[in-house]
Amino acid sequence: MADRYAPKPEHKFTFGLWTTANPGRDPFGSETRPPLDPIANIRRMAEVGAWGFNFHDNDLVPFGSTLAERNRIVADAKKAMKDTGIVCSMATTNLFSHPVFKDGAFTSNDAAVRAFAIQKTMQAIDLGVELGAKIYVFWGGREGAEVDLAKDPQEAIKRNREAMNFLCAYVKQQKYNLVFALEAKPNEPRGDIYNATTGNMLAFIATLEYAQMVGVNPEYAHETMAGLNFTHHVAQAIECGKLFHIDLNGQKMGRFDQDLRFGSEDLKGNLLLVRLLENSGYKGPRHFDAHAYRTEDSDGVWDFARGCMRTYAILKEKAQQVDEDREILQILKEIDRSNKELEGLTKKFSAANAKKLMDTPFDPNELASRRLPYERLDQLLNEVLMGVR
Ligand code: GLT
Ligand code: MN
Ligand code: MN
Repeated sequence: MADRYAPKPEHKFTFGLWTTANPGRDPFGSETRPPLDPIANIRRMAEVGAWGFNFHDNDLVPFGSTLAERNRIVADAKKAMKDTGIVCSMATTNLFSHPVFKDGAFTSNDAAVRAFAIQKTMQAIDLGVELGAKIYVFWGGREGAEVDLAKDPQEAIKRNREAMNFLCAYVKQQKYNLVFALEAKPNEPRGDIYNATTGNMLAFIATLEYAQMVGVNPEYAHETMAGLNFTHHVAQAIECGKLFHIDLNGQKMGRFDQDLRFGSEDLKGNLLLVRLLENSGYKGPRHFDAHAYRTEDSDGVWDFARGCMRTYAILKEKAQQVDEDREILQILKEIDRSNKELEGLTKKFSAANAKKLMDTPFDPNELASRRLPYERLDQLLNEVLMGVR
């Protein structure tokens, strides 16, 4: 029997090369898995059913490679893509591993480090575009501080803006078909990271010279670390046309960045997230920015990858079930108290509307007494999730 939760190209499931190659290192212990060659990684991703892969420049081409080495690796990657049909959907720059970036890249106090970071990014953009990436992510993991006296936080935002404006102009000059997606994180590896949440990023984007080509890449773990509601942030990004990419994973609140298998925490939150993505018409990749438990071996990594995709496909089915459940629909209808006349008054200001509204009598006690059966509604949602409806 065909597996109805098998990944399909139209799901647009992707993984970063760094996710499945994660060797299980953490701040307290060394690798538990051997290195995974990037080309073998791409081929294996295709085999388990991913539609696309993403990469940092140095996930594919090691830092300091010669041009000849770079070109050989790119040729191998292109061959793997051609053989398997997997696409490169997103590219990004590693601006955090090398010690040169220990105090930031675009926001460093050192002009030479800032210029080097922009140069490295231009080269990585060229590389990404060569492999077909249409989205370019910026995650400024080192763009932060422990000592706020050492780096003026307002100056840091300005430097970040300058870098974005410069790189947008570069993409335009090169006539690349590429958009930018900015990824927020509250902390880790820095004590505090600038533009700490997706909301901060949206406000920052509005100040950019080419704001229309810049959106966000929200990550479940990062908003959750900050104690925020991820789905609300994604909804706001969608609402202003800025959801260009998304990083899906699992995370408990108040912890270090766990990057767990998608759906391994908060199934209900993730059901509502998948429902939002699917119903909103979001067309971008569903990227799993996560990694296998440190306790897994190399084979277990692919159980992790399959698990992410399978959970998404199952939650997509559950979301449809929610939207077709008669009792749920009935409650949603009951609590939808639209009122054409009042909405006509408040939709747009006019002197006449304001006057009419001023003269409209309301009975707050009657309004307060209208029923909101949320207990039943949430229980029904739980029962869909638990598989008893
Ligand atoms: C790093 C980080 C992620 C980012 C990646 C892109 S790298 O693993 O934890 O959240 O999305 O730079
Ligand atoms: Mn991420
Ligand atoms: Mn993360």
